[in-house]
Amino acid sequence: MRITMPPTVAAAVLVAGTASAQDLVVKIGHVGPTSGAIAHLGKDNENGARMAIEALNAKGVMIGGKKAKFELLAEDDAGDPKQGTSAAQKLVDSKVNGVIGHLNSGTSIPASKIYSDAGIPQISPSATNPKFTRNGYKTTFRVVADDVHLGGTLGKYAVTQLKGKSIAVIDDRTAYGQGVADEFEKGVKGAGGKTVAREFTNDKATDFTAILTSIKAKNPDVVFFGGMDAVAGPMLRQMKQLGISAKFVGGDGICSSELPKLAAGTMADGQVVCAEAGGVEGEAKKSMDTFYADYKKKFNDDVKVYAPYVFDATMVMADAMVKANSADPKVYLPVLAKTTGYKGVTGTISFDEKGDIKNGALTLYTYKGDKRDQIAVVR
Ligand code: ABU
Repeated sequence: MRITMPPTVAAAVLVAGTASAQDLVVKIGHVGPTSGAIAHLGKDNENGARMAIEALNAKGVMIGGKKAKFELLAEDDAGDPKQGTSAAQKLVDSKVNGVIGHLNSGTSIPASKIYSDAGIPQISPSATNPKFTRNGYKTTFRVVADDVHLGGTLGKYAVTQLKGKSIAVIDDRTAYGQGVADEFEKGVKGAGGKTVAREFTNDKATDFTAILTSIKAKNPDVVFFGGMDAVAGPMLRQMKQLGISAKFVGGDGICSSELPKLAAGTMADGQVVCAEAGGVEGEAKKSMDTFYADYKKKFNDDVKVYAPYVFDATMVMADAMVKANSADPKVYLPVLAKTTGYKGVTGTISFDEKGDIKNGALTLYTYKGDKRDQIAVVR
């Protein structure tokens, strides 16, 4: 049996009550930063998992001849590597059947060893550092493109499309921020461009006066930031205060619906260019649009970035359980690894031998007013 999203996920009703003796309880762990500076992103991810669990329970999925009752075990890692490994161990001790998460590369990478040692499949909906899937763990998967693709594409775009001649680079020294900035620099150089500054901050910083003043002296026409929207917003505000009107480019970590609010109205139309690490266009976009509308209806809020990827990651995991006719990680893991052509709301998901999505897409966005405005889907 193949699981597909019901036409209107928001209409799905959670199967109420406790599991009956005939039910098979399937525990899905979810981990993201639901506290701290990027709690809005962590909650968005968790909401995506909730929508998937509700859709699965509403559908009435059968596994091993029993009605599966999916349960969500949601953990907060605050985006901190140590809390990430504690949350992972807690889920392993709770004997989850699989894990969706973590959100950050800096938490997903150390946690991946814990899940691997326990033989529990883990699908990250958003960790983009290439190292995540390069440790040789059979249990590690992701449904988004990686930083090589993101940073490289944005570096080339900055030179060839934005016509950047003098490009400054800042990162937040996290596994994601530093990695994507390094790949961006390679992309700039590969396209024949030049970087004039490389500065760094951290993922909790709020004052960027020193690095922006130093960068201003180099008169950049493009500033790239490797990091998350919670830092990018105040950075954009301070750029404006210092009179830096350069284009501002970043990866998926800044590419949220929340960025205009975090930048407090200081972003000029078209000033920011960012890339989501996935995307769909044409006919395939309809399911993504439906997901966005259903999410809004259910949570009275906009999708931030990753909720649809969490939804798909959860559905892909459940689909493998159905095909394997078992929620036992040992039994369904080889089926999950062979996932090919799964049609999700974020596009078609097939895994390569490392657990990475094959032929991953990127969606380039800018902002007009306080809304994201799609530029193009690229592969
Ligand atoms: N991909 C951006 C945010 C998550 C991460 O990789 O840390």
